[in-house]
Amino acid sequence: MVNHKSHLILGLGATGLSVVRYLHGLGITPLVMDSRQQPPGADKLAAEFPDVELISGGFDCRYLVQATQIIVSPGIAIDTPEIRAAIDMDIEVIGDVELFARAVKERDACVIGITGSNGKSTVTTLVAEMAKAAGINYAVGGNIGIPVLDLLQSDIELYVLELSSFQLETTHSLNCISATCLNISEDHMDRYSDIEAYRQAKLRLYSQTRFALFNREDELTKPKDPMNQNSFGLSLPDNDEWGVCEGKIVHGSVEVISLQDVALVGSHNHANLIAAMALAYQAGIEKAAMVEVASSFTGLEHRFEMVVNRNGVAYINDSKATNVGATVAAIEGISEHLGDIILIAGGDGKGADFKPLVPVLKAVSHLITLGKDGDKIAALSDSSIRVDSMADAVNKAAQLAIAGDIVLLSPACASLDMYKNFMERGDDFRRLAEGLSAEALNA
Ligand code: UMA
Ligand code: ADP
Repeated sequence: MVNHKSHLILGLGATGLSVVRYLHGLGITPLVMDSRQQPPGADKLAAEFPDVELISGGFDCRYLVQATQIIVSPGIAIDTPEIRAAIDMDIEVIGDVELFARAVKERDACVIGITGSNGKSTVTTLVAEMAKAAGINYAVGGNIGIPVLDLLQSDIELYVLELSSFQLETTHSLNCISATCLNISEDHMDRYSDIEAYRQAKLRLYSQTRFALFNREDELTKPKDPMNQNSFGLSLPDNDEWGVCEGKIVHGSVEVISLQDVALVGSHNHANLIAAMALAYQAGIEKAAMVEVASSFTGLEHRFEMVVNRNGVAYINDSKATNVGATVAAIEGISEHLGDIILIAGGDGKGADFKPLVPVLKAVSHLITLGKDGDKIAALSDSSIRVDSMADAVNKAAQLAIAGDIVLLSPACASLDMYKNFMERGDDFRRLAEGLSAEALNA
């Protein structure tokens, strides 16, 4: 028999465990529920918190309606009927980021919040690197990997948080010093009724920041209400906006760094860098620190990462392109390339509309598709090659490619139909490209 508990945690992944740790530290013993039979954190929970009970294999309404506070993991939709029923009974339903927001209010620390469809992890890392270069005691986490509650420490001066639309749905009282929604393109359509519902979840961040930064090249990122705001973009900026003028990143009319000296490649990454500078500036980070990072940071693994060059053919791993917008950006970034572009795409499309790929597929010479929704992408092109595995995809690409060509893995889909995660998919691509035999390569 399970005892009724006032604090109920739904989901026992990384987030659920961090909430148990946090509440336990406050002297609260919560109850945990997970819809999976074998939740990933079950062993750890039993070993570290033997007094915390777990109900797995479903959400039992009897406990939901008796709780005073329900803390939902981001992987669980708040529209789940059992959760809706609790909300309708005025039971508080929040996420781990909301608990973090309340805890951080008691501390003398700043928070920078980053959301958007693509570029979040890159911008979050750039801001964190800038904080490090400036000698600030910072912590970085959120959707990028470490749950926010695990970051709470008394000596942290600045928290840099990547926030997903799922996390923002259950967050109300963050008080960021600066925050951005980098861009909006369709993603997670298996969880939202339409792109507007997804966008509204992201834009919730603007009402939780002193200073909102939007992308002037993406109308969908603009805050609705007049507020303390500024913009970034690749165009010429006005007044104290951030942008590009004659090949240089500028803040208003002040040059920060020439694009020639920037280590990141690709126009979408230059936009990411400018956004990171604007966010960091608002938190008081000096420009020297920004320039240091801009000239040395070459990017994260699995994001448009050049992994190997075989016989003059560049193999680029963009496995983190788990939605259409990211793949569009990747192809646009190399559309002027003189050699052929061979694209490997497909996986779990999460209910996406792939049509925005049509214009950029014109720059692709050979399309190789795989995975659950590979056929939907193939249907957009007059000719494509269907394969059943990454090994076949890489071998086929190698046969087609000659020196000067690019083989790009940019799936426009999640990896979960074939891999544990996008890292495993990218590692597989890299390993296969590195291991191509002489016969497989088109000499
Ligand atoms: N699930 C169930 N039943 C449950 C709980 C979860 O079936 O009771 C399923 C979910 O549908 C989901 C998976 O389990 O498919 C994991 O969900 P979770 O909320 O338990 O995941 P955590 O391990 O807590 O990790 C979460 C974020 N996961 C999601 O939002 C799905 C991680 O982002 C994040 O790094 C972590 O918290 C720390 O903050 C991952 C992610 O994929 C990287 N995010 C999405 C994205 O980037 O596109 C939004
Ligand atoms: P996120 O954390 O939002 O998923 P990442 O920085 O991990 O963002 O990048 C995810 C994917 O999006 C990669 O394929 C990357 O090349 C691409 N990408 C990065 N920045 C942008 C951007 N500003 N616009 C479009 N695509 C981008």
